[in-house]
Amino acid sequence: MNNNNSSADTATQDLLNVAAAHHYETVWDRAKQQSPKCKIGRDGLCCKNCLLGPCHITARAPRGVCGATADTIVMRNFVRHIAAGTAAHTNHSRSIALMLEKIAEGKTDEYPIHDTQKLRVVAEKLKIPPSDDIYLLAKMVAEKALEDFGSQKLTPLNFLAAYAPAKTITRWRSVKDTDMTPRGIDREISEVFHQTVMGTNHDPLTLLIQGMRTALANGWGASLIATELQDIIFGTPKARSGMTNLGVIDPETVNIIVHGHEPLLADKLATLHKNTEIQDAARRVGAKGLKVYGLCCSGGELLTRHGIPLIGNIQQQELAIITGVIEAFIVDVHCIFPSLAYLARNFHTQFISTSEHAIFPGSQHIPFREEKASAIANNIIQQALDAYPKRDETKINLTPHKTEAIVGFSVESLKKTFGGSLALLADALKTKEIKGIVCMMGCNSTEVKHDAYHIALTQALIKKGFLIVGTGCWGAAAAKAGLMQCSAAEQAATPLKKFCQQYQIPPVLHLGSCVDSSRFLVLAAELAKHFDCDIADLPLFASAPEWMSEKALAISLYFVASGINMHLWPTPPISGSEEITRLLTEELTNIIGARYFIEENPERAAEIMIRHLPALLS
Ligand code: SF4
Ligand code: MSK
Repeated sequence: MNNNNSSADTATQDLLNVAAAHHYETVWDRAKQQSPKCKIGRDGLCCKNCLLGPCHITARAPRGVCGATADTIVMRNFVRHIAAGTAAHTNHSRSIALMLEKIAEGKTDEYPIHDTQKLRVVAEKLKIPPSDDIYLLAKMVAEKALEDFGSQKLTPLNFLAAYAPAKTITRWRSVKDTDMTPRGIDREISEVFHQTVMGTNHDPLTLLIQGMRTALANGWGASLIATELQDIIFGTPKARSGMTNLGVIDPETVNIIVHGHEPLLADKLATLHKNTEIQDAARRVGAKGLKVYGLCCSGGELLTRHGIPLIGNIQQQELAIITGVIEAFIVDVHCIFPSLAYLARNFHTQFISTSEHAIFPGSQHIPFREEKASAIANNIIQQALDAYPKRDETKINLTPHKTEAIVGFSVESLKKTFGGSLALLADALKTKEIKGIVCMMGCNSTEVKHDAYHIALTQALIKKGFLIVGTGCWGAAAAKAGLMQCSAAEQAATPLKKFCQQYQIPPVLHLGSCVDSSRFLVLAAELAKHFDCDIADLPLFASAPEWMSEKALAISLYFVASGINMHLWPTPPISGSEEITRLLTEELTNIIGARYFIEENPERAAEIMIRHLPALLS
């Protein structure tokens, strides 16, 4: 069987051919089994919010048992997705804030504070008085962050007030006569579930406003806190080169993959595995050494902070096991296929879950505790060493495909690239040397050929002169396709090409993991402050061309609510209501200054971005 039509990525095609030959089930197989999809659910017209239902809205039955219309049901479902995505980022973020508090209080010596400079900058933004005591500063930053999760006050989140531009905050203050500024992050999530409980709010517009408030609590609260505090603890990414794709896996070493989102254990494994005793132990079991690799967003974190190779994006997770040379596959939270536990049984691979929030039937569970991070990491390494001699040579399936990428473009490293500030980037936007900046993000979807839309749209956009930044699984797709190399500037419009050559950067810049989509908000905020305008007035766009996760949908809505037009493909489950589709894709501009664009074709999506890019006022 030829799998060229399943993925744009040659390494993936190679391993899919192996999977087909050996009958290893993958996400592609299960997607076929689930096809055709239930149209009522796909259109957002299924309501299960009470046991009078499930109610399916059809021409024969235009209202649910309670009388709820298609418009209400579609919007309720939509904002529940936003709340779920926000909850995921919130728990991730909270664990990082609690970790910083523990470090500051001296309750763990497992993690030093890597970036004291960033700690001081964040503290200053939060209006914390300066101090030479970095642990005191860390404690106060952690307190400000933790306050934002549980605050019941009707005042803006600490981090939002510290980072968002004044004109954007003013816009949020009066949305259809409502103050849309988020209050406590947990409170906004809870408010969505309250309003969508059977018999509560049935008005699509106020439901959407609560959805946007929750999304803003995600972007300018949870995700921003996670990014900033992770930078403080683990170090702010700097531009560096690294390797990507399944071809990086070394068949001669003991191999550990980390997959998920929370960087605490992943970072510990990344530092610890380099120890001489561990490398010696690997040689004693007959390997040349021991290596750690990352996958998905944990992979993005390790690549940008440590230069650890990135295996790939979400849809490649099963293929990594099918190589037959992975001794331990370590997971924490989000975007982890439960199928891994069953697939791993065909191999010697130890599939180990580590988060109390994410248990996988069939996995070995080693609960992660920050204060015992080194001991837990050593235990995992020992399991990998023990598994190595059990490798089955007849089950090894390698692919040669790997690609180099330049990554690590935090806002701080961008400023360094441009001589210490964003002024040169702002000038390039003003003179139209750069047409605009597009933030690409999101997942892989079985509704789209793997990586194909990510790559085609990114290429179409640099040809039109857009500078591209982005995160998550898009980042892996672009890196694997060679778009994060300086030579990719050859594919760009001439002014963008010259700009990239002048500063020796690729035209496509990796901002980090999904939560690091908040870096685009920080970039937008700094540009808005530079031009003294609202974010909605900047030549910015965002796109998630292969999205599938509720987290990606939540990110998309925090971009829109911040004033950034957003392209999505596939269509979210809103097609069941013409009114909601019109609200999100047309009328929203008049309400919040930005809207959604749904487009299947990459060339047309790029055209849309050109046509609907706000022009900078001179
Ligand atoms: Fe049906 Fe209304 Fe219950 Fe939803 S809330 S399941 S539409 S009765
Ligand atoms: S991992 S949310 S599949 S981008 Fe952050 Fe990828 Fe989407 Fe998960």
